[in-house]
Amino acid sequence: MKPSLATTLRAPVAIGVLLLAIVAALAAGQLVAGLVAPSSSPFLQVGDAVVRLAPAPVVEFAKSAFGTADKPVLLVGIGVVLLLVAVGAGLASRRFATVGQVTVGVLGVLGIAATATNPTFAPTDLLAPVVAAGVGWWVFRELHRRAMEYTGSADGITRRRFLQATAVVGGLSVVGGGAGVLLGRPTIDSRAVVTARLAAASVARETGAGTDFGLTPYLTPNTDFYRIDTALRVPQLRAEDWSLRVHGMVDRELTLTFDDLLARPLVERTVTLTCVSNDVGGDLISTARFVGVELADVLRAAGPRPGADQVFSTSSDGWTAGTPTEVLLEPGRGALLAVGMNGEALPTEHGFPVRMVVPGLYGYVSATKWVTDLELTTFAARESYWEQRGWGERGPIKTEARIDLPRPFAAVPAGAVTVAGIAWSQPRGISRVEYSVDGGPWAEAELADTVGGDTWRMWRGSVEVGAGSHTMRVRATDGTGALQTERAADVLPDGATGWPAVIFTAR
Ligand SMILES: Nc1nc2c(c(=O)[nH]1)N[C@H]1C(S)=C(S)[C@@H](COP(=O)(O)O)O[C@H]1N2
Ligand SMILES: [Mo]
Repeated sequence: MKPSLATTLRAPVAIGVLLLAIVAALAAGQLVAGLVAPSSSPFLQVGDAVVRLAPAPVVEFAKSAFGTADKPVLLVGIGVVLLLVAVGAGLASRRFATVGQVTVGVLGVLGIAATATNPTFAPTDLLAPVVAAGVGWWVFRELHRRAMEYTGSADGITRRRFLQATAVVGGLSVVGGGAGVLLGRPTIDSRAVVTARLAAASVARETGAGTDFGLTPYLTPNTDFYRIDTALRVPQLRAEDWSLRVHGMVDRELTLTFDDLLARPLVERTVTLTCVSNDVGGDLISTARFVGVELADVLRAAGPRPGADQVFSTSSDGWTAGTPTEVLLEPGRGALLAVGMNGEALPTEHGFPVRMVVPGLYGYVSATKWVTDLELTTFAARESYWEQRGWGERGPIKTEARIDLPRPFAAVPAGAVTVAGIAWSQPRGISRVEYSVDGGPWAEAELADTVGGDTWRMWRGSVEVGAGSHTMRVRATDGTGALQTERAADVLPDGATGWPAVIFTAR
């Protein structure tokens, strides 16, 4: 039976039809991505595009407001936008399919465009968004037609046909989307193999040890290590498939496999990584014992040409960093191509199988995870990911201190109060930390041992306070004798400065 011209879908039906079309499209995309290339999932590709295009202040806000949860927040946000689109376009297609059809088509084109503009784009990545767009288009047309039929005639048969169609689409979406997610997961545990190989390998251990005062641990467990990256889906690489190309302004272009890397001398180095986005008092800083090969040796093997002042590194997911060549070649700097972290292979989120670790530089200019490409070039010729977004070209770490005790606005008993925290100034190290309460004289804190200047240093002390509110400030001096600057600076463009302060109450 033909629906009459006056047929108007009920609002929930119209919205539901559009929503199902979007869900079916995403599920189909996920399934094809799982079969062909897991990172080509249209949902993730759109998320990636949002991350790429987001203005710097928005990204900084997301990082400080949501921290490591910024990725789930973004994906939920995209879901909410799709829901709103479904409601709007659904309501607009209660009588005619046109608006809904156009909306589904535009979403499909957006998915394809997001994929095609990804820096890691490969032609096969187009399969998932194209199939998704086709499925969404077709499902919307079919469901909308059936909904019109049953609304217009209101007989049991057309109603059942419509409901059956929605059940089939919904069921297939759940099964297909779920299968796509499962298919996208790695099948062989390459990490376990690498962990075993590292355990069996001979590694030049670092001498010396670091200690702490039982508060912030000197070595951060891998599960607590801060994580910052632009990857919505953590790149799932296998050591067996990995290779690193060293090229550009070099005498001999090199390609190293993972076996080539492990055939080189392995060294262990304890390094504190620090994010340039770490606010004064922030927690985007952690320390690990990294195992890897000397990056300087690999660069020298390729033979950098004079004038190549930048080593431009690229990760498998297209993120880039630019590191000064002279820093990487500096004697004693100790930059690594790291493969191990705290006694195991690098965790997937921290760059498995290989990442860069450069003591003394903020992560955004040096710590490339999932690194697959090193190009010797110039700073004039190429701009890296965060540099393009307004951050400084070079990122030497600034001397900073943090107060971990007392906690902000803590209430403590009057009398002797323990104060403690961390200070860092890689690679110069920390020679002194001082604290002052309520503008009083500076007292020198006790310092814990460190492996060397490439890590943070724990400090503690004690202050005598009477009842009332108090403010404590802290300042560190680096290994060269330079006092940390008091001038407050924001994280943008090249790292926060200022003496940290904490307000607490004694009773
Ligand atoms: N591939 C890739 N590597 C990356 C990043 C990234 O976004 N992608 N972020 C960098 C930044 S800004 C920092 S601070 C460090 C953080 O390393 P972590 O997550 O292991 O702590 O990784 C760096 N390496
Ligand atoms: Mo960072």
